[in-house]
Formats: sequence, structure tokens, C-alpha cells
Amino acid sequence: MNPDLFSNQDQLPTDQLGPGAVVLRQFVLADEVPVLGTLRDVTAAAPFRNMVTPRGFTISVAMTNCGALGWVSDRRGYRYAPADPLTNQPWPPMPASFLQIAMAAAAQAGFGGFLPDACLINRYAPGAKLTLHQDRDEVDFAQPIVSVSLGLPAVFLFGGVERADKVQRVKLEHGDVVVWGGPDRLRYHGIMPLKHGSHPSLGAYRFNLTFRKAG
Ligand code: MD6
Ligand code: FE
Repeated sequence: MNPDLFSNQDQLPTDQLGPGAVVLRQFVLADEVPVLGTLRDVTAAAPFRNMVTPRGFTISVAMTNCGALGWVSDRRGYRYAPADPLTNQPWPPMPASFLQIAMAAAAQAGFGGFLPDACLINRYAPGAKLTLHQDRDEVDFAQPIVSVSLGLPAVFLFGGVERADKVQRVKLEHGDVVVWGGPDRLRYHGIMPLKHGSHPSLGAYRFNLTFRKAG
């Protein structure tokens, strides 16, 4: 890692996690108020729910989506779907402010022209975790992923392309954005169990927005 490396463009620190993976520290802090308001509106329209895995385990992270496609998991498998299975209605549209952040972060990380059609919204309560996994339900692995952290801090686990590869531990805080793609697109990753705490605007939760070009 390269702590305290400052980008020319916005003077915010960045950490390079790999040739195609970077943490843009505090990237959304300037937009925090509108983003949090929009997050509330979206999650009122499509509430958080705990999905089950194909094997029948309940995922500890509560999830919802916005955009043309939403990531869903149930006994039939993992996939992207155009409608919320709770209502059979389309997911809430991708808010312009979300799209703008995702496109700007991708461009700053060297992935110009990123146009996400899916935003998975994760909510972690204390103890919630995400075990090591690869993101491979998308059609085009040439497209990067943009991941926005809000609320309580978490430890992001960043492994290699094999499950048994050594894992880096990276603290992600409110406003940080991880962009990854290219040679790092299929690296294993996860989130350690969330620690208790209270964030001034988001309380006892961590939220994560993950933007993808899914279809
Ligand atoms: C999270 N993130 O940060 C979980 N996946 O809550 C992910 O699983 C993830 O941050 C792909 C790319 C970036 C990510
Ligand atoms: Fe992931």
C-alpha cells in the first residue's frame, strides 16, 4: 500500500491496492448531505431485506438495489433482476447524484466511460460480515466496480484471484470509494464482522453502494 499518496486532481489521499484497484479516500465527503438524503429516499421505496443464499443461509448484510438491474440471491441462485422480488416492480431508478459519483470515481481511477446500470446497497449492523467471494455475476469483466463506504468503518479483506491467496486488510471509512477492475477485477474480497459504534449521521450501521455494469 501507498499511504499518503496525493492525487493531482483533487488533493485527496489514495491507496493503491493493486494495478487495477485503488481507494479514493473521502471521495464523497463533499457530497455527503445530498447522498445521504437520496439513500433514504431509495431505501424507503425499496426496503432493505436479508436475502438467502442458494444453500438456504440468510445473508447477515441487509440489501436492496437501485438502477435498471438489481442483484438478488434466493434458493434459485445469484443473478441480476430488473424487478424487486418483494413487489415485482422495477427497482428505484439510479439517482443522478449516485451515477455522477460512480462515473467520476471510475474516471479518476483510470476507467473512463464507466456507465453503471446496477447499484447494490448493503447495510451492515454490528456483527454483519461478508465472507470472501468473487464478483462474477456480471456480463463484462472488462468493466470496473465502484464501491462507496458510508457510516461506520469496516475492515475490507482483499485477497488474490485464488481463494487461498494472501489477504490484505484495508480499513474503509465514511466517504471512501474503492474502484477496481482490469487485472484485479476477479480478486477475492470480503468484509470483517462490523464493530459496534455510532456514526454521527448514520448511527449504528455501515452502508455500502456497489456500482456495476451488470447487463
Ligand atoms: C462492501 N463490497 O464493501 C462489500 N465487491 O460492503 C464488495 O463486495 C465489493 O467493495 C466488489 C467490488 C468492491 C466491493
Ligand atoms: Fe463483492
